[in-house]
Amino acid sequence: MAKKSNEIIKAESRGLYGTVVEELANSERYFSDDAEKILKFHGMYQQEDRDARKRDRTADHHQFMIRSKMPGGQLTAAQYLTHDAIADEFGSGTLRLTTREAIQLHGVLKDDIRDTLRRLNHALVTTLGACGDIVRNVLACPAPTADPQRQAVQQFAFELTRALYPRTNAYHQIWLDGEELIDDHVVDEPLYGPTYLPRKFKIAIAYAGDNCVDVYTNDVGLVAIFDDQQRLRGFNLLAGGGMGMTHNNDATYARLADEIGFITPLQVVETVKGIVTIHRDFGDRVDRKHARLKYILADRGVEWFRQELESRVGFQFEQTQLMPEFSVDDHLGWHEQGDGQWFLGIPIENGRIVDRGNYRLRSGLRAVVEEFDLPVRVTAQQNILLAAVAESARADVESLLAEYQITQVQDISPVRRRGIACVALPTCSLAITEAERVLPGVIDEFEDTLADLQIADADITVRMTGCPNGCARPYVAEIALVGRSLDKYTVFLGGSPVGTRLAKPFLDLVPIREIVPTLRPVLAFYRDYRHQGEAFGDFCTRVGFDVLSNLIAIEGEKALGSD
Ligand code: SRM
Ligand code: SF4
Repeated sequence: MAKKSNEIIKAESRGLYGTVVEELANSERYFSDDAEKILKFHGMYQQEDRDARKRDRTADHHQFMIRSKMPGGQLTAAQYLTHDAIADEFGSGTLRLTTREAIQLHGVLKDDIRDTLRRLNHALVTTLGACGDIVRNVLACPAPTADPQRQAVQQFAFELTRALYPRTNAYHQIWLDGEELIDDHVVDEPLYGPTYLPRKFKIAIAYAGDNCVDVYTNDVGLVAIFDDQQRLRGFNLLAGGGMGMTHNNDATYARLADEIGFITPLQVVETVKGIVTIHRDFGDRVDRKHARLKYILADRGVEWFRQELESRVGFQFEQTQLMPEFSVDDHLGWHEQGDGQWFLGIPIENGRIVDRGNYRLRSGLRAVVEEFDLPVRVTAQQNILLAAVAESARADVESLLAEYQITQVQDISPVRRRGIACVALPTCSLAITEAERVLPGVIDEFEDTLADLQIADADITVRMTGCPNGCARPYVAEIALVGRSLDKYTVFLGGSPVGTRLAKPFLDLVPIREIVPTLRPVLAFYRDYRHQGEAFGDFCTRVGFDVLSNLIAIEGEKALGSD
């Protein structure tokens, strides 16, 4: 039987019911391809443990990844502890912080999905819309702040989430209520319509000057602008960013968002809704590789987009406001919140919260969150912020973390601090090769080489993905390692350290063991010829790839000569 297209599956799903209920009741450990597509909207992916499958091809290795939707990365202590408890009870015993400030549980079996979702929802965490062709988790700068103006900015993550939430009751009926299902239910989705969006849709909110959410890589970006008295004036509106591309397909590409104009706080919800409807109405519903909002901007132009949006919202946008230069604050270490309390940003390598030997990260975080009842925030760099620490509790928090041997920001190098890897193997079905499991070793090599070159303090952003989909936002990194084939990567260079310029492909099919040795002459050249304070990505862009390629060729010839 011919495979149904996503559009037909969505249309026939009657508001995201599909065949989930029937298939949930059968004795299989997995869902059909069609149901799997609907399940994404409910916040889960059907996966296999690819390591286990390799070891034993006869057994069934189906399992589910469940992703929570946490606007602005915010959780209460109780909500964090619920995720932690579920990880043991139904998951793989780890928590995975994501690049979109969310938490993923891996390894949940079909029979445990309902209990997992009930537990999460009981703690007031939803997974509806965490995946699927719909508005995903809304990012906002996660730094806990007591300043009401800044809190107001973060509140937009919740306001937009509420305004763009799907209306279907399929999620609640199937997973939570357990009521008898009515066959002819009518689902009205005034915003999305019966086929939802052509593709996923991502929103991020940043403060002018701090691009910790990689605002230009989102379908919609909002950059908060304050006046001289630190009152919120409004937002610069960006649209059409996205990272995903496919190797050897030039029609797909990473793209930074365009500046559309300036909007007031009262115009935010209507404007973003308007953009969602443009995506709904003009997005490509035939070719999913060409279906993101960015291709509408690229194909029809910014001017067309602005006019279409203005006609939908009924007002004209002001000119984009001048913004200070961006930097990126990862919010790690201790910071005052502004209300006498403190927050502590703890680095989590590639977002994986797990106990490994003496490094008992998961147990230690559980202990400290529980004992001090600390709200949690997840950052877009896959790290965690522990909020609302009383001045008097700081030393106790420190010593508890030390008891579990939890690494703090002062214990790691700048290159490790900046590194991000996507999940990739063993759970991601799209992974061509490794990322999360190998980046720590690659960073070890970078650390050794940088130390050897006497630039151990070089603050270089390295991001790695197991395929070109771009889940670690590699194409805005200074060095991007993008999975190309087994253990081989395309090396991109030249992204700006603050996420405002794309990196370009520099070397292809580099075996993992050769990445750092190959880049060594480029790093040495950077040490010798950089301008005062010049970032590595800026340096690579200034000197150009011809010069950098020559350096590598010369080193290669020298190595041959010495044989
Ligand atoms: Fe992603 C698909 C993991 C952020 C672009 N992403 C996937 C899937 C679900 C694989 C699949 O479709 O079967 C991965 C699940 C792996 C696993 O086992 O957990 C996956 N993406 C992730 C996470 C967990 C990476 C991480 O290590 O943190 C991030 C979850 C974010 C969240 O909480 O919602 C994640 N993905 C991103 C980002 C970064 C961002 O949004 O800021 C991007 C690039 C930005 C963008 O969307 O353009 C991204 N993921 C993709 C794409 C390519 C989309 C495209 O336009 O081409 C896919 C594949 C697809 O959609 O077909 C994908
Ligand atoms: Fe999987 Fe590719 Fe995303 Fe990595 S970048 S998580 S390999 S889809």
